[in-house]
Amino acid sequence: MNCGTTFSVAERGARTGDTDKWQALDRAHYLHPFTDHAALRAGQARVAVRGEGIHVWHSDGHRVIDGLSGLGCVNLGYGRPELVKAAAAQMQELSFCQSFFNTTHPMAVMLAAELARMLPGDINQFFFQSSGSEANETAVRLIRKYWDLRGEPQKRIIIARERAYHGSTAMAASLSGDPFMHQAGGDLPLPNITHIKTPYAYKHGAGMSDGEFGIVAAGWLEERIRDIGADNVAAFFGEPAQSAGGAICPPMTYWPEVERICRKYNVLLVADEVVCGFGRTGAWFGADHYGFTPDMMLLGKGLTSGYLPLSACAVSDRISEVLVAGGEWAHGFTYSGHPACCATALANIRVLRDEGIVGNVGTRLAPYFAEKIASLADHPLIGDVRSVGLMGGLEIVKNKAAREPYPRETYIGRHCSAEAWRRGLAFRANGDTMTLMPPLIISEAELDTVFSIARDSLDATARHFGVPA
Ligand code: PXG
Repeated sequence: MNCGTTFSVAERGARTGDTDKWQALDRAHYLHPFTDHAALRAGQARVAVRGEGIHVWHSDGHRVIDGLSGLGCVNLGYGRPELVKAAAAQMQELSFCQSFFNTTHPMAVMLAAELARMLPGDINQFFFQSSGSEANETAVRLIRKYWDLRGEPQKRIIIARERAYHGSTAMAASLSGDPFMHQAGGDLPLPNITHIKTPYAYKHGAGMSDGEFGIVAAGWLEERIRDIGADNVAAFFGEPAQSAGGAICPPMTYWPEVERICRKYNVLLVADEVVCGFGRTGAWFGADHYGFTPDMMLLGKGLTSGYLPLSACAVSDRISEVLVAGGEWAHGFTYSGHPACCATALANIRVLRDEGIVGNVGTRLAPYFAEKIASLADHPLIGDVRSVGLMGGLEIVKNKAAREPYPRETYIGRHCSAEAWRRGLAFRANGDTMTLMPPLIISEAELDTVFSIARDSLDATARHFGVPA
């Protein structure tokens, strides 16, 4: 049953106003992702109505800088006509095409060929789906199939990491490293997945240089492989830098050592590039930035700058050759390689390349961002500051010397986030780590505004919690 409301076209296109109406209908009908539903219904959803560049406007007229690029996806910012036109033209031309029964279409083919040119090593084959979670599902099924076809079916176990986020479907949530995800229903984690510690220097790396810590942290992978037995290990999954886990940015020594270990023990190396891919780190891919070559890469989010849902499970020749020789593989989705999504991805890549956006992040914006975020290290609430490219985290602690966090129930991060919102910045709290991932088109002057609001919000939070400045 609905609330008896129907909408005219004019109403659906409403830009501002009617906040109460949208909120009431939201409470009545919309179950949001990752939300405390009771708390949301007791409060009010923010109603976003328009986006342009780095800004989003809300139905009450409030404008915020999107410090999160949506959810780490709107790399090109909002309202790019090139992407809108590409999607619309493709919908007009051929709005849907299945790829199951020996059928293909030019947009999926061109996108796969384009990605083959862009990705490192011999990653030349692409399986498309709609979300990062599904890309992870595809990867696990494909890896298990690969080892079966290779005659090593006992190679089953997947090693992932604490604080990892790989998505919310059953397999992806199992790969994710937060027990909170496993407790959310679905009898998770699924079997044959194990988690190791992550290269979180602030927590695990005291007393070591960055370089030393990277090698030590990679060593946890080798230890686990030896404990389990290399004959039983199928793959290692990791995000080059972990965004949802609180902007955990590994030392430069970490990934090359992980790669060496994976090669030594014949373990497939999977880079979940759903957030890092398409410029977030200042290189096209996190693997380029950190200097390693995976066997598989999972792409999503920035592949279309979030304009339409699309993800890819990218596979090296070593794996695809076995799969191709193996006959039918019963896996796929109605929307695998959706034409409008692929057209949008191609337009997105073209704009990123033509406007030199990724290069600009690497050479200009990333160093500026790093300097600005580091300038907040002196704040009385901030225990750790970390960043790579345009991804950064500020970890709030109660006691800097002891690296002691606030008790969870204080929700100090959420408080800081609310202070920033009032001042016009979407500033996410991942637990007590405040994270920033602005659109890659942001300017240095706009970054100044972001960091000025971030400092004011931290100051206001400190006052609220009685912490002297
Ligand atoms: N891999 C990674 C590395 C991700 O960050 C996914 C897979 C799953 O993608 P889909 O499209 O299925 O959502 C993600 C998603 C946050 C946050 O709090 C991050 C994500 C999703 C929701 C919130 O930073 N990342």
